[in-house]
Amino acid sequence: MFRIDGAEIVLVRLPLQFRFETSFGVQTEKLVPLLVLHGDGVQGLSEGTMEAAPMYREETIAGALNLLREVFLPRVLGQTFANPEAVDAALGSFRGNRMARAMVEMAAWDLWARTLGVPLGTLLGGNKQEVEVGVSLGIQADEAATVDVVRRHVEQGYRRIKLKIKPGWDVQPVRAVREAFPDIRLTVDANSAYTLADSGRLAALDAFDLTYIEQPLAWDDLVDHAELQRRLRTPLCLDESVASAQDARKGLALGAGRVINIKVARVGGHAEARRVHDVAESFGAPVWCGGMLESGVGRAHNIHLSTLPDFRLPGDTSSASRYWATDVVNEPLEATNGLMPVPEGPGIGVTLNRDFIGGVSELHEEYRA
Ligand code: OSB
Ligand code: MG
Repeated sequence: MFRIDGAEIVLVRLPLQFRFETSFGVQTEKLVPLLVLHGDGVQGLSEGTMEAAPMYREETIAGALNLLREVFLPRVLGQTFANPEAVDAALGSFRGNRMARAMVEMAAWDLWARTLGVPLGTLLGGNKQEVEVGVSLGIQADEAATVDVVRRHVEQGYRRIKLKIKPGWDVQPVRAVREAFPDIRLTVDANSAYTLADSGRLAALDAFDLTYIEQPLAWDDLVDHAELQRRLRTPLCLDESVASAQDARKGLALGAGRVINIKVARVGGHAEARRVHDVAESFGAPVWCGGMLESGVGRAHNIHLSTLPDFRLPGDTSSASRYWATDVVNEPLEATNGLMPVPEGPGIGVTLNRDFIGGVSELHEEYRA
């Protein structure tokens, strides 16, 4: 049992150390909403992965923070819960807004794991000491630059290279990288930039032995993905289209994809992420843990989730030092040879660097039961 006595909402702006271009546009900094839940002498941490604008999915930081203040925090503050699943259930009657709900749910998992003194991964049912990771590389200026950036990351030992693609920038970079690196595990991510009318172009990618093509079609579509999958040999991987275990079941049953990218915040938290994991496992489909350019708080959550058994493909959770000159947590989260150690210690195993955060936060609100 744990009681949620108070909460802090913090909004931090961090400069990104690389230019991240996707089919959405270019990103050079990250706005990171953090939630701290206070319990009996213990704190639980989480990070929101929605952005200022609703580009990836429909949620926004402004919308999420208002929902936290007006709906979700009032629902849990001063309440006692048997376990984090009870927090998930308490928020389960609200529709959508899963990234906002996940902020509360994920912080509750961390709070509970710290109360019990166990690592979050262990509490979720995971059993790995380290997890395999790859990198997600943004669209580069040209093919030579693409091969260069891939080479740097292959040399660091990352277990999978994912290239962002968009119409007009797909077959060329993939061909260049595959010719330079015949044996690497290579994938692409279109972030919903194509339609079924592009299926010929996408079928041309079948020549390059990609492990999967991630989310080529619309964020809210499963039916066209199923039609596209029938036209391709390469497996499709669903990202944006899976907001729940029900979505995962429907997508896999329809044949809309054969692999699922699980982002814990996108599906509403760890309890739902585990249900997505279990659905995928029942279909024999591998999952992997996606990233949203998280700070150390979200990154640590991702690593713990990735310890579950059906995370059989390398995740996006690469070294924090790739992204940030200074992270919001004190502990380094660094992969060696493509293996990310699971942070030790209770909960997510990282602590907030309050001094640093104080200097870069744009908002700091406190709530009591
Ligand atoms: O589609 O996986 C995606 C980042 C922001 C939004 C969506 C995506 C991504 C990434 C980056 O691919 C993964 C990472 O390095 O965290
Ligand atoms: Mg993606």
